Amino acid sequence: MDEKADIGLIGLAVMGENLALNMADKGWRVAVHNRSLDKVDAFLRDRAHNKPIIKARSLSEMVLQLAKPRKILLMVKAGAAVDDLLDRLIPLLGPEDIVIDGGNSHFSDSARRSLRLAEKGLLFVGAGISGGEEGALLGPSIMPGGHEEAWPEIEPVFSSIAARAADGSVCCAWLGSSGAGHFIKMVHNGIEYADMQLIAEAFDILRRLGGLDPEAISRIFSHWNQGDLSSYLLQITADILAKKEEGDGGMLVDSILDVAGEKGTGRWTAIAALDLGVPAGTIAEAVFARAISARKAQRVKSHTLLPGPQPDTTNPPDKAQQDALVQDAFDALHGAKLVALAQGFALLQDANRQYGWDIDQAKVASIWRGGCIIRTAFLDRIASVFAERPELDNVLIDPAFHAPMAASQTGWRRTVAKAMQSGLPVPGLASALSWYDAYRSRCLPANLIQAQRDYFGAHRYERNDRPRGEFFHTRWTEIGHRDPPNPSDSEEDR
Ligand code: NBP
Repeated sequence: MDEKADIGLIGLAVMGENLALNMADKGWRVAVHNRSLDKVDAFLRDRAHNKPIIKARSLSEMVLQLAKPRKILLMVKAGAAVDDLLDRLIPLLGPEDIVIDGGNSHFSDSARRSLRLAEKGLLFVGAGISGGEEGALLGPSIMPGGHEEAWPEIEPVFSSIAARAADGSVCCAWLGSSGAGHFIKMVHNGIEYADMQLIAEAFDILRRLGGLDPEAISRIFSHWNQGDLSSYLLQITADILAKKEEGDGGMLVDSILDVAGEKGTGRWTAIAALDLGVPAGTIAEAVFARAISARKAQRVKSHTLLPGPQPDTTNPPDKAQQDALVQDAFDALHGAKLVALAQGFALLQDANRQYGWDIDQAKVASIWRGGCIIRTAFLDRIASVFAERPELDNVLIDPAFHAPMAASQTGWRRTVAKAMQSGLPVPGLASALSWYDAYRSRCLPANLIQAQRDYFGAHRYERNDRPRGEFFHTRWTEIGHRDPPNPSDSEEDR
């Protein structure tokens, strides 16, 4: 009888193919299947030639090819495709077999699928995988969560293919029950949206306020990437800005339409933050920034209609002014990037408390240090802080971040003020700064909001001079007065 395969993989698009090759290179025997079988044939003929990768013509054939307990990794489009496959796989599997969804599924779908498989005595793992095509082949960051009994079975395979951080530690760890893995991957992507937006704004400032060309900005970003701001996204941005068009020698970035796409995970992060009441405005602003970019025709029209300043690109600053602007932009990116990371971790902290997942934030920071798109030098410090203080509400409270936040202040504020005065949109940098100022404000004008709510809806308010939980109502006018509702009533505005 043929040797059994160690793992099955379904879905041979960019991620699936590269993960299968990565596993085979680590010595695992992989059975592969794809809905369109011609892709399996092409893969085995070409990239998988002479590797320990075998073809499964059908799901039932794959099940026969696998050693028990069977481990099957789904790498298909998130959504209905995963449920379709589960419908067909579940009747073929036996007790303690394991299905791993490695796609970008929504965490609530993973929680639902965990229950569904548990009812059949099967184990389900929702594993976020980050690193794109290259990471899948050379070492991604892997974020598994779900039925923990599956972990000893899949750990050897996952640990062997995952990235290594600079200190050699594996960028894969068991992260919690139910939908925890996919929630963490979703937040990873939310932070990714914010980081990309912040870098794009820094580029815009250097270009349109600093009069610098893409090649000069590429050199600046490469230089920034040597220090505290070092990150994968900054490094690839430096590469992108240095890329010339084939033929005419113009910069490729200038030919790319300014309309950003999205596949939903940033939006889901913003929605999760809204649902849990976590202030994560910089992540949400990054999603909205893509939405406004997509309204290209409206922007072109309003450009000529709506009054306001435009950056003066005809009169670039002198060298000294340019150097000062570059330093300020560095400070702005530095401060805002820390805020975006802090917002993401605060969202994880609140979700963890809400859903009881038992997420270890230090582990999350640690496995994000290699292989994934948001890998950055800051994550070392974040991992150390959470290792010492796992219950911290917000990582910026730790003294490790006071000096960097103090150092960023002045340049960050100057950058945002200058951009706003010049009519240059900086929603990420500005919202991060406002979040920072609100988070360190002893008093906010929310007292007035409570008064307004009480005025029009008898929603009642608490007082500074009375214990929390004691509610008051004022008869603001004589018209339309009614008794205030119980404070636990619906918060819907009336
Ligand atoms: P895609 O997300 O483009 O999905 C294509 C794969 O899904 C193909 O194998 C396709 O089979 C299969 N598929 C579809 Br579509 N509907 C199916 C169905 N009803 N039943 C069975 N198979 C079905 O692939 P990808 O870009 O490799 O991503 C795979 C997963 O990993 C996704 O969830 C994605 O969000 C996630 N992810 C992607 C990246 C990335 O950089 N691309 C990074 C991290 C995570 P076919 O060949 O027969 O059409």
